[in-house]
This record gives sequence, C-alpha cells and structure tokens, in this order.
Amino acid sequence: MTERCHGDTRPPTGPRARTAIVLATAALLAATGAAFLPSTASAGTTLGASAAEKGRYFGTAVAASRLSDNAYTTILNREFNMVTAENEMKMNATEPQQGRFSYGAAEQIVNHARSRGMSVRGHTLAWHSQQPGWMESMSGSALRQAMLNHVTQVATHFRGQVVAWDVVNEAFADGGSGGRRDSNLQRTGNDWIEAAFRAADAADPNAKLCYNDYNTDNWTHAKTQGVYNMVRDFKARGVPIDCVGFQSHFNNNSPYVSNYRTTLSSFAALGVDVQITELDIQGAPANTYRSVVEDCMAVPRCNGITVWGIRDSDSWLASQTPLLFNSNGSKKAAYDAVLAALNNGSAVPTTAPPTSAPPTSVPPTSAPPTSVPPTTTPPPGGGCTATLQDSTRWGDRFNSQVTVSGASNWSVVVAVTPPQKVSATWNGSPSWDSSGNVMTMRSNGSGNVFGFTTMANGNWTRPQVLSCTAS
Ligand code: 9MR
Repeated sequence: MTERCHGDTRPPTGPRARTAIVLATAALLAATGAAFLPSTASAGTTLGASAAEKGRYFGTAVAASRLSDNAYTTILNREFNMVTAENEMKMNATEPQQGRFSYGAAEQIVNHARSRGMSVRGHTLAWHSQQPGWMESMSGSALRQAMLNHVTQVATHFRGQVVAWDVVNEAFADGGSGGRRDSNLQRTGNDWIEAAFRAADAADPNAKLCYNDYNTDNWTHAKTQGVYNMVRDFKARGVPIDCVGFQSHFNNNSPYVSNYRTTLSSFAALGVDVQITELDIQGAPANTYRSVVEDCMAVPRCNGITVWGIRDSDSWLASQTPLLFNSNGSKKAAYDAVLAALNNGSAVPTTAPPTSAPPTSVPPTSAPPTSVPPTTTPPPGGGCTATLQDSTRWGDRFNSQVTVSGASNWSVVVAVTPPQKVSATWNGSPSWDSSGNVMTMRSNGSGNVFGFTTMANGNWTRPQVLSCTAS
C-alpha cells in the first residue's frame, strides 16, 4: 500500500495521550519559536470563511453549464471554499467512449474553483449509475479491468487538483439487508470496492479517498451498519480509505434524525474523516439545517459540509426548495441558521505537526521572538501596510490572518513556500501566479482583514507578505 498522508485530528483519548500532545506541541514551539494560537470566537460573514476559521470547509455542487450565470457565480465565489462537480466527473462524462477521456466540463469547474482559492471534491470514480453505455453492457473481468483503468486514468489526470475523491458511490442496498447493492460492478466480485480504492491510492497518493452513500444517516438503519462494517474491515486490513461521505438528502420519507451525530462520531472513531457531501433538506427548515451543522461541528473529524446546489432553482429537487438560497439568489432563514452554527461551533482541535518532520526550511536566525505573535510587514511605498499573523494550526495545515491599514481598496501579495499550497481564503478575492505560490488578494468589500489556509505539506514556513498596494 502506498504510504498515505492522514490529517489525523482525533482528540487524545486519555491522560497519557493528552500529555503527549501537549509535550509535542511545547517542543515544537520551543524549536521553531512559533506561537500558533487557537482561534477564539469567530464572526465569519460567509459560509466558507466561517467554516475555514474552524478548520473546515463549506462547499456546493456546481454545474459547468451555470458558470456563465453571473448571479450564480457571484454567490458561488462569495460563499463557498469547496466545489463538487454535480455531474461532470462521473464515468459517463469523463470516459464517454472506452479509452477516450473527456475532461472539458470537469476542468471548467476545477479551474473556476482553484483560480479563486476553492478546493475540489472529486465525484465520482466508480458507481453503478451514470455509466457510459459501453460500460453498462460489460461484465466480468473485462468490466473489472475497465473500471480500474477508469479510476487510474481519472485520478491521475486530476492528481494534485482534487483534495478528496468519492472513489466509490452508493454501493450498498436500500432496505433491511445491510448488504451490497446488486450491480454489474458488484457482480465482478465483492472485492471491487477495495480494488477501486487501491487503484485510486496508487494514482493519487495525496488525495483523501472516500466512500460516499445516501440513507446512511440514521445510526440504526441496516444500510448504515453495513457501510460501517465495511469501513471497519477496510481499516483493519489496511485498505486505503480516509473518509466517508454522508450525502444527507433529507426529505419527508428520509428525515433528519437526532442520532445523526452518533452516526458521524461512530464512523469517525474508526479513524476516518467524515464529510457531509450532498446536503439538501425538503423545505429548508432553519432548525434542521442548524442541527445538521451543529452535529458536524461537534465531531472533530467532520471536516466539511457540501450543499447540493446553490439556489433552489439549481437543485435536482427544485420543487422541494431544499437549499440555502431562494431562486432569486437571496439568503433564506436556513442560511442564517447555518452561518450562526458555523460561527458558534468549535474549531477542529489543533494538533502538533509530526515531530519526525521538523521545519528544516526555517533558518534558526529567522525565528521570531516567542513573546510576541509573529508579524510580517511589507516595505513601505505601496500606500498601505499589511500585517500577517498566524492563527490556528492543525496537523496538516494552518491559518493566517492579514490586517491591512492605510487603504480600503487594496491589493496584497503573499507568497507561500513550496510544497505548501493555499487551500482556502476568506474576505478577499484571490488570484495566483503561474507557480501557484504567489497569491494576490484584492479587497472585495468584506473589510480590511482577510485570511487563508495553507496546506503545509511538511513545510511550516510562515507565508511572506511581499507588498501592499492601495488602488
Ligand atoms: O444532481 C445530480 C443530477 O443533476 C443528475 O441528473 C443525477 C443523475 O443521477 O445525479 C444527481 O446527483 C446525485 C449524485 O451524483 C449522487 N447522489 C445523489 C445525487 C442526487 O440524485
């Protein structure tokens, strides 16, 4: 199995573990002189900003055909920091003819997202539904080979651009059996799911690999237990699975239940991240949306929520008006409830970065004083000043906050050190140079403090403010 990078954010389970974390953190701070402070109360004004301040993401499904709709992209760009292609990465879209791959619509979405500092969830590499016609009529070892080749090709194509893949979607049966769904893929052998995960792992060792399904929200349902048992078995046998996606399409036939939090925390206790991947709720009751978000925020390994569309008119279930924005683009009561729950929620616990990978890239002389939070101020001359401050740090990433003074319309250039990557931003409009390491953040009317999340990828060097220009 390829060695995977797991951002294990599970809290320590006993006094010994807690002591170990504290000691590791103290040793790291002493070694680097860095003072990473846990975030306190937050007051993010957009879904993505509020989630990112808590170490999580807030995403939406996006249809490539809607990217030319200005009202749609205005909300998308303002509110979300994660994007899932609603249909464009499915098997029928990416391999319409066997061996001929087609990525145009998917790339439109990926480029739109990444050029604005949003991350991308890949959906989906293997599924019984939305297969191309040539695959639907295949069976046996030829189908198994074709499926594995598809997983390998698509995951390789998007390597480095997709933070998490729904490797396998909806493989369990509805009803009381708790077993697998019958499908052409299932008939190739019960090991088809783990084979898909191993192929995805080999193709993109750094993406988080998820199993994704619906009607797995109620802890007492046989289907939930069936998926749980599979994940437990995969973890026990070393099958490379990192996360479980809960679609969470709630409606009158399949309502939200109060044991949802138990479901999320029980899966998380198996050692996987949990993500809410396709949230919509019939009628969009504010209280239910609030409960869903509170449940996620209460589970340290629930690291993100995605709603399945932006406005009601964008929904696959438009007549149920299940989303956070009206068809005219205005915020619904459910939006306010979600934003408040994000702001009131707790941050993903901070964990010390692995002690085996010390931040060798920081020369000792550049270590900032330990008593004062480190700041970086650009040389004067641009008509404004930008000050960078470290905020929350997790096992795999950290947040920084930049305060601008001297101008209300500004443009600040910040550089991160490869292989670091900025994975989320808030309260500004970002663009990147061709290396992807230099970000220009422009004011967007959200005030004079912007923030961003940097994936450390083993390098904990503080980002540098290169300039601040008033415009
Ligand atoms: O929202 C998607 C819709 O546009 C498609 O017509 C449909 C086809 O199956 O898929 C919808 O998305 C589904 C997702 O891929 C998997 N979980 C259920 C979603 C809603 O059907």
